[in-house]
Amino acid sequence: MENIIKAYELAKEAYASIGVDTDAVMEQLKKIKISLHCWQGDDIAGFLFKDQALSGGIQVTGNYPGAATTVAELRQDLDKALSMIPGKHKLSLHAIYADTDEKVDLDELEPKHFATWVEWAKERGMGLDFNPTCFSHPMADSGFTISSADEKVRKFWIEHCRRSRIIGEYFGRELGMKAATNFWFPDGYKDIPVDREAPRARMMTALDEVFAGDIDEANNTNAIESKVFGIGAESYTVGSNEFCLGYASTRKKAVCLDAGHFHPTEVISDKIPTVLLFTDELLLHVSRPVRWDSDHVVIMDDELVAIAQSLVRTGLIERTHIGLDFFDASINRIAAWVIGTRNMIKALLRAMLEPTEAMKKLELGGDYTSRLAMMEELKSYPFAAVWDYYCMTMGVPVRESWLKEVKEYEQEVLLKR
Ligand code: RNT
Ligand code: ZN
Repeated sequence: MENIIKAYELAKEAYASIGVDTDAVMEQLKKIKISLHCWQGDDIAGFLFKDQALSGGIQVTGNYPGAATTVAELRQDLDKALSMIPGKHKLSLHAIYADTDEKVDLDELEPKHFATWVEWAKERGMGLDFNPTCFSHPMADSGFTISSADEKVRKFWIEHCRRSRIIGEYFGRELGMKAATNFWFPDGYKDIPVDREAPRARMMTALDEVFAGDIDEANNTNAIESKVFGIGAESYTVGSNEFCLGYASTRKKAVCLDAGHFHPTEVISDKIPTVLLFTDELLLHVSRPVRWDSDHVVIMDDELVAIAQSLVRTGLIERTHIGLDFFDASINRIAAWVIGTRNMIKALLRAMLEPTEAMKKLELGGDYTSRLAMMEELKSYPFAAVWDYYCMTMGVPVRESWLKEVKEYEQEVLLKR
């Protein structure tokens, strides 16, 4: 502990010499909320439909023991993970995580089916986000949901999505923290379609129906998540980037940028400041695509640093909901949450420790030599000492000491399931 304080004092001086106030940065960092995705805890199984296979062209690989199978287990795991993550955050729920004994289908869901989640979040001072689940359901078996040519199928999903807005609004209102409700549709064709327009036109009309009516939405932001392809929908995805951006900007909705949903050399760090020129808010699904949309655990790679810089240097973090989206069943699932979330926060801290204004001045003054020199020198500034001190003062494990706790929990809880 003494060493952590010593290292922090030195780091504080180093940052002060370039005009950065580390204490002020940590105060700022405390206010930032990351939305943890509930589905890392149980491989996107949910509780509504037992034995329903995962569909929608997404896949969880691995068979590490201990996945949560009940609401109580998932909450216990989340609490464990949250105890190792500094700050107060949010939880992003999918519709299939409803906590109810009622036999209820997706087009019948109501706020009451999530009341215990609201209680859970309230007790922890957390927020909640929501996602309609437009997959893993017989009505999605054709590969199309809200853009289906079959009216019965389309109506079912429109109703599910409409109800999802109401649930998102309920979360935001009850918890006094704006919710983000994210609409992602797996709709697409495995092989080359004849008509690339009609499904998109149907999706547009269907979404207009979802968003029609006078549902109060002061407490909820609706976001549409685009994608380039899915397994079994390799040739054509209805909800493409252009579709979602066009829809969101003309309908005053938000876009959700998932780091794995673009062509391999495209990066969302560059899209963040572009999209926000045309929409009021933004949702992120921070993820790590390895060769495809593989949803690996988020690590401190160049793109994560760049995402954090895009948010912090611009101030656009104020209009962004930062959500995570990865699912790895080949390692301890709690460790996956902890690693990914701590990295997201750590990357934001790194970005906040930059002398942004001074660097912008260099850029505007055309001094690109100094800009590059500063960017490179900053990479070896002692941000880790600030991070360790931040974890310590926030009452969470410092460095890898959390791992021991995860291992104990694995022995005592996960392996006994
Ligand atoms: C799928 C999307 C979507 C899902 C979650 C479970 O490619 O990324 O966000 O991962 O809704
Ligand atoms: Zn996503």
